[in-house]
Amino acid sequence: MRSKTLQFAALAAGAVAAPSNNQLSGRRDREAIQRRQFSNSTTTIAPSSYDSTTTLDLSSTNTVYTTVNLDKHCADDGIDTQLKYERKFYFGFKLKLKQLHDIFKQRSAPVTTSVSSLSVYVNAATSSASSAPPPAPSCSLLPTAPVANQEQAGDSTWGTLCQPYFPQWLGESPTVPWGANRTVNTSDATVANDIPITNVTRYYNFTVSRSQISPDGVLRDVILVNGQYPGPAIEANWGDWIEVLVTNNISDPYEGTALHWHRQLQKTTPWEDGVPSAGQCPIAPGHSYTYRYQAEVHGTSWYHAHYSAQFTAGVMGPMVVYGPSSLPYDIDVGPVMLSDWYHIPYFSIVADAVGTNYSLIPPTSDSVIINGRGQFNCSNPSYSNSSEWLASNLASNISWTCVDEAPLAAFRFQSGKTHRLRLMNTGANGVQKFSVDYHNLTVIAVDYVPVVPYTTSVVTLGVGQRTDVLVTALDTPWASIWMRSSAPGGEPCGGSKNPDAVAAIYYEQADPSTTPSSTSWVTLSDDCINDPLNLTTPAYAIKPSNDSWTQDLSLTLALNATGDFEFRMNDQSWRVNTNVPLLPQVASGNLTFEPEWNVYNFFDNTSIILNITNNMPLVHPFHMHGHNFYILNVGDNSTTGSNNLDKRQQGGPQFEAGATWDGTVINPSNPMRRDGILIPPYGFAAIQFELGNPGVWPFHCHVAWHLSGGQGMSIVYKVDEIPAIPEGMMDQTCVDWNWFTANHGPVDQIDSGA
Ligand SMILES: [Cu+2]
Repeated sequence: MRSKTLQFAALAAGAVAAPSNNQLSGRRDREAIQRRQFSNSTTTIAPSSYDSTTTLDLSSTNTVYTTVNLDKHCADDGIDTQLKYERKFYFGFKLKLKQLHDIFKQRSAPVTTSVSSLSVYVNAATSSASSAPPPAPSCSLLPTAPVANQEQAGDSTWGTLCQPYFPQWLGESPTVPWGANRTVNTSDATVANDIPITNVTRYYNFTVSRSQISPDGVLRDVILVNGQYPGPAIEANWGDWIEVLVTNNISDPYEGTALHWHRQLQKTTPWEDGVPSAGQCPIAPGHSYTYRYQAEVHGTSWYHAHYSAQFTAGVMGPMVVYGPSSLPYDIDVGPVMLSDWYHIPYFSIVADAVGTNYSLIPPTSDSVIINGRGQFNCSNPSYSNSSEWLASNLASNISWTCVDEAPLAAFRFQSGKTHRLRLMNTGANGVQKFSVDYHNLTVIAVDYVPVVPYTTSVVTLGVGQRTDVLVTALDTPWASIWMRSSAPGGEPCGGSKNPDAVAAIYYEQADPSTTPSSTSWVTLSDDCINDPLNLTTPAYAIKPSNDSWTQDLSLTLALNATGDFEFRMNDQSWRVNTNVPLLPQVASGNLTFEPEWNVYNFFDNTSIILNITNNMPLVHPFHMHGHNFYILNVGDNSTTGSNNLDKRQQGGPQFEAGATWDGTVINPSNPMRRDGILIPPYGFAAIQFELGNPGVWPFHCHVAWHLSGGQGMSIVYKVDEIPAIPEGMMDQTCVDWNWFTANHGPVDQIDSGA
């Protein structure tokens, strides 16, 4: 008999389930020494209670670890394996084991299992365990000066030479875990019956709390996941399930939260999409919620808070689902997160964005950062020119701390090898243009869609958009060069006061203590549009349904009755009720909606075309939840131009009309598909989506400030076919949230809320 222990650990550091992911084993060891056995609570679960719910009263403890030893007998080969399951609970008053049983059943099928014992551990620190800091990263290559890594990025190692390469897939399988017959040409992840069944769940443990860090050298208030900016990665193989225990530890002041798993389909679990007012209430302060969803689509994405504009405070991180690739590669460098960055708390920016002073719309970012690191010139006059930024409040409450030449992000290349970079715009507003000096970029995927590879020197990304590129390193082992991300184009493109960021790439024999001296080899245009649609062709061809119905949408900026600015869709701005999620209401057949909920019911249609006109001189990166949409056409109108910012006319914004779609479809037999689109200033976009995923799905601009200003709507259809919501599911967040809002006063919802 062979015995093997696998750990499925959920660690405070946001660790990964995969035993093969040894990059995190050091953290696991540190975690282990912090706990002791809580022997009084040791118990044994008889197989007879397998399908019942067992509750342990652990109200005297703060943090609880559980270890379940599972004897697994494989009927087909007779090999016995002992599995060990661990997870950690904060605020762990009652431990429900039913869910654990379900996990075991899924994991162990088709083999027989029995639970032999359950051990409970508590954190050795008997004080408030939830405030105990996670173990600090220990790699000797972390930046130390002029800002220590902890001060710059918290416990994050993103963008440091300590950041390990990513694998081709998780686990020790010698062959692709999704099956060799699933390639980018033969299988599309949005086709439901084409999703691999892996019987694997990846467990994560996220705590969201306030902190202060200096990503570009300027200290500011932030809200972080596990004390890291950017937050820890979620990794899974295509078809795995992902389970994330999210604890809201935001206090002083309290704030709700909810995490959205950017454009996973949630086809069987629409209540796990993470949008307050759609599938849940916000997670109340001091409470937890466990999200569980399948990695139905593969590629590069991110998770982020969907509560107000909270994600711009730092509540975000990358999400990588390993699957087939359009081209092979040697090294996965991993996420390269491009973001604009602001120095004042997000709530103050929101106050300006929905305020009455037009000179503050849109708020202009202070710098651009790559994987959470950048630089700011402390002698820059805009730094302390707070009167421009802080019309709302706080001007006298901020004590500015600025350090010049904060550490920049750094990456490693190996000469002659082909590297995969997972580019994503995780910012609040600005369109980012990415390049690597002297290196071409071969695009292999756009959002979650593998494409026919093409080569470019610049990748353009609006907020929420992703592009996977391959970069073949030169035969220059001593080289060090810059990668660049810029937010050019000024106000129409959500520009920045300091729009140009760099990060270092060191080849294997380069000295990482030196600074690259390469110069940019690209010329950036000041428009803000993605690559032409005839360049981006999905590797797996899908022709849109002919049987479509068209909905016109007009985007405007207007004044409401109190003189505050609103971003409107068809003359209605979006404002959600976080206490009343729409999903259970719609599923129960109640189709009565307040106008400000901006619900579009498409009933039993087959397919919908959204014909969108942007009557503003601002770009809008629109994102749709739950769907890949086809882009039929997109463009602008050169006769109005994107540079017409004549908006400060008396009486409010007076804009020209945006361009209109003439009905032409680009590549009609296989149009580009993705989940985010840049609608150019004064431009148009025509997109189409199939009604194959009943639920409540927001469609909104991903510019945080535009979304706060109401630039969003919710899509529902075929409400009879919404998957049955598990009993008590809504109670898990809404009971606590309703208590919180009733006892701490109503939330000061000055924006759309989502
Ligand atoms: Cu917008």
